[in-house]
Amino acid sequence: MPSALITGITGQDGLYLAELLLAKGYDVHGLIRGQNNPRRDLVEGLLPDVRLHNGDLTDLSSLIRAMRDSDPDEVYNLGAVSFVAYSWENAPLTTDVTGKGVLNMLEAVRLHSADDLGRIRFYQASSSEMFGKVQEVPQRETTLLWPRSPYGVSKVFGHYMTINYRESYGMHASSGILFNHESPRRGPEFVTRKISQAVARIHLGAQKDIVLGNLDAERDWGFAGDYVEAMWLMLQQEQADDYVISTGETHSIREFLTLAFARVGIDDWEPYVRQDERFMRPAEVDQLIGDAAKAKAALGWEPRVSFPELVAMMVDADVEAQKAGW
Ligand code: NAP
Ligand code: G4F
Repeated sequence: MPSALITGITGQDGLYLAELLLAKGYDVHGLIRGQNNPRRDLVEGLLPDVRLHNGDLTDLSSLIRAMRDSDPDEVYNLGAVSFVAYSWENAPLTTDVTGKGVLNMLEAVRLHSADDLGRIRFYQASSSEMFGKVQEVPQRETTLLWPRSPYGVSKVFGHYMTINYRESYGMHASSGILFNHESPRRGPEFVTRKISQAVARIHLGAQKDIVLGNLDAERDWGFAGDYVEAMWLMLQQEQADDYVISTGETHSIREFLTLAFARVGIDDWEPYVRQDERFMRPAEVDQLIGDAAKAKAALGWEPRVSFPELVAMMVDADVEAQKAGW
């Protein structure tokens, strides 16, 4: 039975990836941080077969211990401070976790597999946020990186450190440059879920309106369930490499609002939406759109869920969740 260790198992992608690996017959281990982590119950309830190990990406000794106790064939490093807006408020913490945490994890893998450095396959969760002020449209693996946030800068560090460990030690270390991917499990701090939750509540009469920031930004949004398959496929290749994972379409926050409100029968959303400086960023990433041709050719990967299907899935799930909470 193959085995895998996932950092960030309590997050959106960690849950989908753990489900995918369990369905494939893996022995799945997850890293969980902090004493009495409130999301431990969620993981244990949803995925009782996953074995959890205490550890923190800022604490190398805990990662070495988790590697020793799980002894995995594959490591998926999904843990991060992942909210871009928060990364300006906590730039040093973001750098420690999202940046230096990658180096700690690579070191833990290297030390654990010193007898055969290609033995453990490593996945790094890189991000389209690294493209920032984009230097090419659409963005591909070779596009010059120009990050616009402490989060983006930290991801660039982790990305190049992953490449460096591959080139220096011959480690099987791959980096997935994933564009935005969403689901009903998306954290409510991110704009898509903030909108789907608010639309559900407005529809049910539990909320009057929603306050947002920049409505003109454009993102290449896919479904998280499709994207974790790409992570797994990367680690099944003989050679480690880096891949862009995206849908190749871009849509504005306004378009997301239009589809989300239409799903509950509201055609004019403007009366329900306010804008506030509070949600504007010191430096914005205006538009992201990826070219996943390399992943399609080498991995046979393509997204399955379309943008309208994704919006409908999220709004429907939040309407049901709100009703269940009554
Ligand atoms: P998420 O839902 O925010 O999950 C982040 C995970 O990181 C959580 O499990 C969190 O644990 C964990 N974490 C935070 N600080 C940690 C620390 N010090 N030590 C260990 N774990 C820690 O993020 P996601 O959307 O699933 O994304 C997964 C990864 O892909 C992240 O690295 C993200 O930056 C990257 N990414 C995401 C997207 C996207 O659109 N979703 C796109 C590109 C790249 P707690 O529950 O304990 O906080
Ligand atoms: O949903 P967001 O917070 O996602 P963002 O910043 O694109 O980052 C996400 O995707 C990255 C991949 O490119 C990941 F690496 C990262 O971990 C994360 O998962 O914001 C999307 C856009 C931004 O332009 C933001 O300014 O929505 C705009 N926006 C407008 N009003 C808002 C809001 N974003 C949030 N979170 N909240 C608002 O009220």
